[in-house]
Amino acid sequence: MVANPWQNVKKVVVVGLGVTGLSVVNYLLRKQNNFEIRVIDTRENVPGRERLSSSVPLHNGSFNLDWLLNADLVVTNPGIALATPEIQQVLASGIPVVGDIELFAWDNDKPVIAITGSNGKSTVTDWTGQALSAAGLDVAVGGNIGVPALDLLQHQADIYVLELSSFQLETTSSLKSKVAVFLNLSEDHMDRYRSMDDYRNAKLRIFDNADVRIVNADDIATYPLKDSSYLEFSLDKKTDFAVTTQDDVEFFTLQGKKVLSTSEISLVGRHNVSNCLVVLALLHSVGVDIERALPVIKSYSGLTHRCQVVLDNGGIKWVNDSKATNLASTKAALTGLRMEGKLFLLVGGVSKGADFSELAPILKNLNVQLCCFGQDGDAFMSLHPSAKRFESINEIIHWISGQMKRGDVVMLSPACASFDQFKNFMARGDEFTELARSLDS
Ligand code: UMA
Ligand code: ADP
Repeated sequence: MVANPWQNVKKVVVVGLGVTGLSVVNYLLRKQNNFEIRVIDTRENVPGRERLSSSVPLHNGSFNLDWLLNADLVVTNPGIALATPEIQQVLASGIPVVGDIELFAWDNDKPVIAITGSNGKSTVTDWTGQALSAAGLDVAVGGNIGVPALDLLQHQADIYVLELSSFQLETTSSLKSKVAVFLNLSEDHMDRYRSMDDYRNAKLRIFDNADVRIVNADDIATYPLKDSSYLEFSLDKKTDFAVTTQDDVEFFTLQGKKVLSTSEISLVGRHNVSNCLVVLALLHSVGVDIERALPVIKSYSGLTHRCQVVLDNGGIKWVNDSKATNLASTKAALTGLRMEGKLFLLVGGVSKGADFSELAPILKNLNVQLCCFGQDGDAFMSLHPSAKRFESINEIIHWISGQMKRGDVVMLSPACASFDQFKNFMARGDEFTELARSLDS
């Protein structure tokens, strides 16, 4: 909790509505401080508009510099880059610009587990939340995973688990966490950052006020720049949180103590062994009874849209990995894949400036038909001789529907964001799933 951050604040401008902006407005209204609240959204069609209180004025379709430069505090949606010229003008005139996580930090005095990384955030966040709950804690889970952090404050939990994106961390400076973890770093959001260093530095902010910092010893980019203490996890090295082998059995080992064999978890793929190790490390770091949580940790079946088998008809598996919105997540999906027949791989969407050439050697070793769609589908066309260009997922499914045989896998793991053709990755995964099921019926 921060002492008196609201002291000189009367006029608050919220930039960007969506679920974050709505949560900020509702939080400010709940505070009953008689703030003068205004909302700006640069979009013509403003998501959440119908749920905005009629007492709050909305300017949409562009910025409103007059409102911005007369504010005492500007609260931005994570989708708004700080480099945006209008936001730069606000900063230059000395008006503070913060995000919703900063407001959460100003208000919260309960323990927080903070999770960031390029991939695995939502899985680790959800898994940790379920495990803590099984261990007997009243836990609230939110942040980038979809439930805005400020909405969590309506319910006084024992502990908060927050998934934090680099976008959210950019506008956060006061968050005190009991434990913070940086899972991994791989190229993503290169349309927003000037360099990988900028992207990494945004993520490293998670460690600023953390009691315990956890880094990935298999990924040096997750280590803090400053000389600060940390604990390490690794799949390969002897670290604080490790995977060790005894008599051909592999164990999750926490500071020398074996707690569970890796074969006992339900989720498949090596990346999920790493994710589970982190869940155990987080539980260990906040001092909960891991034994009590173990049944739930073992049976955890994952979130939808992440390497999820949505249909198995006549031995043809349909895998929805719509949440693979960058290269590293699609690589992880291909690495964990087991199949007897052919892989029909659907890739494309908004590339965010990524270079996908690392996929070529992986695809070379697979029996694959590469199906490229969406705005940046061309970026994949040179990666495999089988590559074929389509407009949409719908068009692909119709093209492949007559060709599939027992043992084949159809996987949507697009390595791209969805915003060219869908509202979000969930809508993309839902369409893929519906198309799969419609062929089945
Ligand atoms: N935008 C504008 N003008 C505005 C406001 C927004 O152009 O005035 C655009 C931006 O391009 C922005 C997008 O709209 O990228 C996001 O706006 P939104 O209304 O969809 O945002 P929210 O609904 O508030 O969702 C945000 C997070 N979205 C982003 O960071 C882009 C959600 O993460 C998060 O779940 C939610 O807050 C609650 O915390 C989504 C996401 O894609 C899942 N995150 C990125 C990722 O995981 O890779 C970081
Ligand atoms: P995030 O919230 O960081 O986007 P998710 O848990 O939603 O992470 O998973 C996103 C994508 O990344 C999915 O395709 C998933 O299969 C893959 N993934 C999950 N964990 C990891 C990991 N540790 N390393 C690489 N890829 C991962």
